[in-house]
Amino acid sequence: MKEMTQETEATAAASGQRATERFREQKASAAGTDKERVNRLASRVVKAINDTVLEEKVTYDEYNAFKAWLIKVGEDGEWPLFLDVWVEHSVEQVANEDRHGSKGTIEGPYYVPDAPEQQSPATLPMREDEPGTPLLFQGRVTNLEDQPLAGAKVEIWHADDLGFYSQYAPGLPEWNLRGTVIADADGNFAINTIQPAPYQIPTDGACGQLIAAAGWHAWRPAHLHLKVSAPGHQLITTQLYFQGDPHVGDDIASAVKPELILDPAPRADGNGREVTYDFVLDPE
Ligand code: MBD
Ligand code: FE
Repeated sequence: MKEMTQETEATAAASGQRATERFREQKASAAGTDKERVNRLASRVVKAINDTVLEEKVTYDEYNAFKAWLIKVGEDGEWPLFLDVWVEHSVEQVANEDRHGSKGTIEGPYYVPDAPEQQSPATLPMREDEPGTPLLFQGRVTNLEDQPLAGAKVEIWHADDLGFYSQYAPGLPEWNLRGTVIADADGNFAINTIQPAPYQIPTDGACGQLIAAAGWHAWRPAHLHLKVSAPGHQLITTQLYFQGDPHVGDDIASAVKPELILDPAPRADGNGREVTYDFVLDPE
């Protein structure tokens, strides 16, 4: 396990602010939500908090600690982190419950659209001496009838061997370990990258404070993030994990599903590992 250095702590604080800025750029708005719906949802959330106070006999000290903590979540820019770690998995479950194709899971706070496009076979942008075990990730994109989706788009992003995402940690090339890979005419794609390491969410901000105060842990299993799409089909946002990872059974973000666990094999040429995973897209 890596040591938390001064540098990584500084990085963690900045990543929340970056995620908040990025999220703001999307200009999310509830303007289209009708009053009855807002009334119903807001009333239920407020009632859940009040029920907790009454049932647990919450004290003024606890109430004020909660208030201070909520303020700090905003100051640290950690609302995207908090929501994506502790809430998004339920939203994803609801959003994808009618799908018949590949399983999805949460997007998390570190996606960046429009990563440089490459035709398959591709090698993700990486530093000359990028640390980590080389990984060849390949597969096929099909529809529900097992027909290949020619030219399907495979967007992939993941942390480096120290758990850092480009554009959220200083000192990394802009598109490090991020890419958009176009499958060939048979729907096949092949992506050369490195295997990411288990990942600890930032521990030096409000979310880390909560984790420490509650005696939880901050780990996510190592993961590849993906968005796979093709014309006429529903885009799937997902993640893939690795068999044997110490945190595959206790992801802090509750985003692991058994169908999403890869088991890469050593490559015949001895150069790292390789794994095949096929994506099945639902029609629009
Ligand atoms: C991540 O890399 C991530 O995927 C999630 C869901 C939360 C924090 C960091
Ligand atoms: Fe992630």
